[in-house]
Amino acid sequence: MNFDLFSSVVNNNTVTTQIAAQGWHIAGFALQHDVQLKTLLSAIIKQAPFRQMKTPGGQVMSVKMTSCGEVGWISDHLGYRYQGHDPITDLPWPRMPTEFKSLASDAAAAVGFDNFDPDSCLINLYHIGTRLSLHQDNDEVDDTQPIVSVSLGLPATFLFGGSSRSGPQTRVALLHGDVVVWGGESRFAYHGVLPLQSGDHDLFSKYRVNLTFRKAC
Ligand code: MD3
Ligand code: FE
Repeated sequence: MNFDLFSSVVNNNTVTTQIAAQGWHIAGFALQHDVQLKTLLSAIIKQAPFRQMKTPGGQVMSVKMTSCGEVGWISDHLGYRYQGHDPITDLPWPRMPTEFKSLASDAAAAVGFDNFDPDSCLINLYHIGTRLSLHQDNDEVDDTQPIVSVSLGLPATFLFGGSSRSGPQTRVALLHGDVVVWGGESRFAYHGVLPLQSGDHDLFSKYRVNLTFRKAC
């Protein structure tokens, strides 16, 4: 075990653990905002409902997704991309709430990424059994910007490896309120989520919601 890479620092009662060369896990960073985040989320999904997208290969993804911000991530038979309107409603995506933006930018700043200004938030909904297979996030234009992810609801096991699909993988438990920040080379690491285990969360019942903030354009 390399203790330089896996050290934890306690700051204002939050435990920050470095989990990759440029990846950090900030336990409970969003916890105090959970009720507000849920309220804002329910307004977003009224306007842009969760939907299952198809991969370019024609498979239906088990995760249900929607977006807010200037652009949203979509996948269909043409491929993966960000686009400025919701293909289901043909309307612009809901605005990104300022509370979402400041949470993401505060988390990024907490691990040294100043002035993170996301223009897109992908919202993933997991039900029991939902998984996200190993993938890389490389549809964003500005690769100097980090990706910030907020976990809500049921816990999940997050898997991440290196720059190859077949390399060794590390597992991290992502609990309600946890935030992870990925930048630099670690931004392109292969990662995924194991099938969601059953449970009953106080605020999110049998679901897990993950918000990922990106500077896409
Ligand atoms: C590491 N979401 O939306 S969050 C995704 O829990 C995605 O829904 C997962 O992977 C989820 O693309 C994982 C943590 C995360 C998000 C983006 C990353 C880790 C990342 C991008 C690069 C490296
Ligand atoms: Fe991803």
